[in-house]
Amino acid sequence: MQAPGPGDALLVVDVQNDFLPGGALGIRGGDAIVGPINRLLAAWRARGLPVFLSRDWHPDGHCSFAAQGGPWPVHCVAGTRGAEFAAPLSIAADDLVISKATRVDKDAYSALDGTPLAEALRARGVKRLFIAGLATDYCVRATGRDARAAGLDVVVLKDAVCAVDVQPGDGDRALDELAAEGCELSTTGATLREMEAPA
Ligand code: VGL
Ligand code: ZN
Repeated sequence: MQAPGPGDALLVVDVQNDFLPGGALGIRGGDAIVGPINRLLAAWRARGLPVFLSRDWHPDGHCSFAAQGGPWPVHCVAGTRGAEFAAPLSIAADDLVISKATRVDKDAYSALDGTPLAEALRARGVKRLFIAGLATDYCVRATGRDARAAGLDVVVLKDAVCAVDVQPGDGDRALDELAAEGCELSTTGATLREMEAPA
């Protein structure tokens, strides 16, 4: 991996209360990625590199909810505690927050689907996107694919993502698919070592 520097951004996908253990759509092990993500955030900020935080931000009665015939329990309703970023995540005032799946009649797993993210990345000259967060088999997967399709280089941080695994192995399959689409799979440790290595 080329050491992260100008042209690189970090996208933290959907690290929200409802996706952590105890939340409405709690992901087993989801809390274990917050530490690695906070270390990445600290390194990113120390170098003045851009940070984006996406959030699942559904209206009441969203089409993805079971009562509407969707696959999921009610989760990440805009403005609720469940939709807030997890408290241990070290957010900064100049992070860019991207709300997604905000329309009642349309679900959107990708942080690039129906959001200003692509434009914001372009405006900042981002060429390579580092992706961490939740869930590997849904929003991380869809976001990684869309980022590749948009012509970005993508690095997915395997230890800083976690899967719902509705079917066992969904998360591993998602990582395989992302790799097949040209995403680099790396780790927090390898990324931080590159950033700390003498130039
Ligand atoms: C997600 C399921 C439903 C995600 C969002 O952020 O991966 N998964 N809504
Ligand atoms: Zn959702």
